[in-house]
Amino acid sequence: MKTLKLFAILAIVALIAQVFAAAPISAQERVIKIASQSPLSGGQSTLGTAIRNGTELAIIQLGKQVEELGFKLEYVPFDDQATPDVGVSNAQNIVNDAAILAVIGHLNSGVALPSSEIYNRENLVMISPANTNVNITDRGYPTVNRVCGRDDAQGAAGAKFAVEELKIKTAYVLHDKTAYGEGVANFFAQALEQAGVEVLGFEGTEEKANFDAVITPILAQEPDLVYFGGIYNQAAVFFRQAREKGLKSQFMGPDGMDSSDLVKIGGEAVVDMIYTTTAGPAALYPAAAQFIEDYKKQFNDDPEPYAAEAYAATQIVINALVKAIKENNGQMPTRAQVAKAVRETQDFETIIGKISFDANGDPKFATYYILRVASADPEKWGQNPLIASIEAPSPLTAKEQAGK
Ligand code: ABU
Repeated sequence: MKTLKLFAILAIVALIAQVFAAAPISAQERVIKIASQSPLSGGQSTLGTAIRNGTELAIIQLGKQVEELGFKLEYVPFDDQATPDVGVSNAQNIVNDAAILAVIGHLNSGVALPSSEIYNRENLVMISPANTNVNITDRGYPTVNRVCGRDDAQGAAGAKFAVEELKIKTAYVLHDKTAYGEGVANFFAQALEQAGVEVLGFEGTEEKANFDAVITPILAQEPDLVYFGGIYNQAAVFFRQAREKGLKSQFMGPDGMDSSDLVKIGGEAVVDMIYTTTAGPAALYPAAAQFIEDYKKQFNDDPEPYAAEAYAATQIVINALVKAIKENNGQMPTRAQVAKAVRETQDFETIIGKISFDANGDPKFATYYILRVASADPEKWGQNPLIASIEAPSPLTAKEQAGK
């Protein structure tokens, strides 16, 4: 009798142990992860952190839409250090984690281009909040999308403003030798030349500290305008040294200038500088007031440019996850199903406005903003006055409109 009782107890214990052993496995199967890649360390971490924070806030606020369908939604941020090799190595780790079904990123087109080759090979969808290089979407990959504008339109918008409003006759164009910096500088210079402006110099530099050799020939030619296709952490040092050496030209640059760190580094030298951006000043967005308040509460900081775009990109991913799970009868969707649901996004309301993707993953329409730096105080970056904005169709949308 005693032996029978012992067997019964052992059998019950074994059964309970089996149930508990099974629980973590099934919970694991029901985890979906969203990754992000952006520079979280180094000179561009202010914008990279904004991308991480925007993504995280959206997951905190909207993740329950996925959790209501029986999945745990987790966030895994990666630091790409604004370096292609690091981005690619992270991308390999990301695709190796079967639970990661989407990536928000990157900041740098030069990092996004090789990293997205790896995502695309594994059908893993990426939405960029900030990459403006044309080749991001012109490759036509089904997995690669962005919510921001493009450098062909950004360069042209800047040149139009320089010609029509600043009335420049001569310009000197610098770039940082990256896919982004050289690309946007090229579009800017080409549009200037088409409008009859003399481009006195077009030069790439990777210098970060002492710009004497770059500044000397510019000083000798006294251009009306100097444009720097690159990112604030390098450009602001150049602009500061150029003013110190007596250069009086109007300064201008693309969205890589759009960070409070530009004035933190450049100080008074960059006040009155003109910059174009595809990150709308957050206060302009219809749903931005709540976003700004929530962001400040969560991160004890003002949202830098591209934080709202990262939030919007994550809104699209979460919406696509919900759609893909439902279409898959409540089961874990494949990466290809999620990528398809993202690309099908049409008239979807995000905090930066309605977004529809074209067949290449560009937003069908994007807005290009032109702003002036009003103060050397980094706290006032968000108050830089908007001078003009232009809405432009993506190349595929423009073709459609023209009936081609
Ligand atoms: N568009 C601003 C960030 C730089 C880049 O696209 O590489």
